[in-house]
Amino acid sequence: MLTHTLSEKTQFYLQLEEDFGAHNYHPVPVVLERGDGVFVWDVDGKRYYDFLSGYSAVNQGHCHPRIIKTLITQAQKLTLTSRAFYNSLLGEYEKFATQYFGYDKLLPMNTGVEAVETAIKLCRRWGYEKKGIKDGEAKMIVCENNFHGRTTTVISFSTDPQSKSKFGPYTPGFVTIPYDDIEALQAALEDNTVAGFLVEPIQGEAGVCVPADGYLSKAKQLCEANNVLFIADEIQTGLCRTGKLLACDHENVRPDILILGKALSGGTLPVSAVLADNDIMLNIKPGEHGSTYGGNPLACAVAIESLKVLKEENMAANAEAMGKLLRDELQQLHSPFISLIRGKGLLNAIIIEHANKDAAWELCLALKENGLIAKPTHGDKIRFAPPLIITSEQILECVGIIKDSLKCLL
Ligand code: IF1
Repeated sequence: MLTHTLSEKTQFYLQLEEDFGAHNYHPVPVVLERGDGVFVWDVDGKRYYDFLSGYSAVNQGHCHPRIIKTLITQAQKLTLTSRAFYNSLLGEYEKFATQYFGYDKLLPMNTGVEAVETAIKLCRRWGYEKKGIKDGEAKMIVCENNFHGRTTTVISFSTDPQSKSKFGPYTPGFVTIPYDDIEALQAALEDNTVAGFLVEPIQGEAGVCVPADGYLSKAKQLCEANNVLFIADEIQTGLCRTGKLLACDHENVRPDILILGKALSGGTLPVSAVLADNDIMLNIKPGEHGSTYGGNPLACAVAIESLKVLKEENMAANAEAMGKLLRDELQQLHSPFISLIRGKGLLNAIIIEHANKDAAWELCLALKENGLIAKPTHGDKIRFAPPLIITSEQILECVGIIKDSLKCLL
């Protein structure tokens, strides 16, 4: 068992949150105050590799100079108008992003879950207006072990008791099927009150569950055949994280509704978006949906720059190559404590096998001591998802840190 001592400064900040903050998180005990690229520094000046990247919001690396420059320049000019008026950046951003992703229209929101909520509304509305489902009867198919956010509607179709229990009553209209199960999808699609299938191309929270090759493309085909919208939540898997711009690109699947968030702002502001074609998007009319901050000029400027940086710095290709190197090198460790290494691009997880049920947590504390921060999920899994600008030398150094840290489990 590792004994770790926290600095007085660190303890001070932990105590502040303990005393004055709601207790809705259980963070790794490290207090960060600065970031640059793949690195973050704590309040004692100690440097760490960031292997969480703000849950993939910081794909472009911490404080990317181009994104920060855009943020500052726009912040000095105009930050918010509300949608009661036009602003000179929203249209430019909508044009840029729709061309970038190949859709007719974009609807801007802020947090990821708001974009999920927007997609649900778009799907239901399409179901009534275009598919002819009787008002109030539309259903959506969702997957077991999903994670799509924390609103009351979205947790209504969570299967994780931690996210869901004692927050009811729940929103009806969702049908749950197992993930990565084409037969189950086929059966669920027989109900003609189904309007959409909402899916994560890789399940992040579930511990980076990569579905079988062909799952997404078969699911898309089945949805098409049954006149059901295929809705991809690419909030975590998108924007080059898995080695392609979108995780759906691995199977050449074009979702009917595409949901983006997180790295759309390179980790600077909550910026999310829903993309779809006119047939879906134009069923929502003026006044029927919106958000105070959605489409604000600061967010629009930052989103354009964040998307440009991803492409111009070839982050998809680097994620693909570095992810492969990371998984290969981890495999080479032949650690008896790592029972599985999985992932795509730089969205990866290891599963820890150990008699001590807190082994993954202990390993994360050891990693922190050795200069790499990561967070366990569901007890025995640890996500390894560094910023997409990481180099091969850095990957090798990180695997060295992981190797040394695994000794804490001996
Ligand atoms: C928390 C996980 C990651 C997401 C997908 C929508 C959202 C998320 C696929 C909502 C958010 C977060 C939120 C964070 C933990 C985290 C997470 F571990 F829970 F699964 F990233 F891996 N769709 N994911 O992953 O986006 O509203 O938060 O902007 O503590 O809730 P949001």
